[in-house]
Amino acid sequence: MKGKFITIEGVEGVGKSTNIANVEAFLTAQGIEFIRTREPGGTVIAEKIRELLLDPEIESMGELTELLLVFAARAEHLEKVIQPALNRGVWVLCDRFTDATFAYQGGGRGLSLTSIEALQDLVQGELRPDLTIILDLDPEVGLARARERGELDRFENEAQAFFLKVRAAYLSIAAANPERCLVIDAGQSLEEVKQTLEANLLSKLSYLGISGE
Ligand code: Z5A
Repeated sequence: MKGKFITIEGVEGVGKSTNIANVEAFLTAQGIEFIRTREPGGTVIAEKIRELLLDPEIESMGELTELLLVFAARAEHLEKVIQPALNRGVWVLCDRFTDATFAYQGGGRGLSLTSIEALQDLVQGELRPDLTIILDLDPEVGLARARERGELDRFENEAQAFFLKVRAAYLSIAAANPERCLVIDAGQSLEEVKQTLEANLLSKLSYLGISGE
């Protein structure tokens, strides 16, 4: 049987890195074999593309260039890491995936959703995540958290209006895909977010009819 594909999304500083560890602990407790990976990244070439995409020294990158780089990294990641794991029956837990493209390049940059859908079909075929956890947070709070953490990357230097559009795009994706998406209020304390996530994960996975057994 094929593995399941879980993605985690949200604006900057929303707590993805922190909460992905909670999801890992949950999957381990369920006895599910999984790998953890991230986008952009996950392979040697895709990590090099990530460096380019996040480099704060690059002041101007064409929006189409950015979109194509994101999908180039994704093509490599799918071929070398994601598809082989799923085919072996191993679950994949991925920090961001194509919803981030719809949110950042579509919502944030205003690129055509039809073009993104066409690239999605070209690069992924029919593969879509089985479950997507969207951590939702006021971008002002998220950016303050990211700033406290240190130097900002190329995206984190965007104006707040950009992140408001990104957040709105994520919420539209969740509204359009209520079965696949689990929206968690990330404005709560870390412990509350963890508890809400755990409580909802189990019921969401059984509702979707997916489990490690
Ligand atoms: N991107 C794109 O444009 N298109 C695409 O298709 C894809 C990506 C796939 C890299 O992503 C960038 O790529 C991303 C979009 C773009 N934009 N940026 N930047 P990334 O996921 O690597 O980068 P990120 O969003 O900045 O993630 P991050 O740096 O790993 O942040 P995070 O995981 O969301 O947050 P965190 O490190 O877990 O938490 C940040 C701090 O807040 C930390 O000190 C925590 O202890 C604290 N924190 C977290 N949760 C809480 C709560 N609940 N209360 C208090 N404090 C908290």
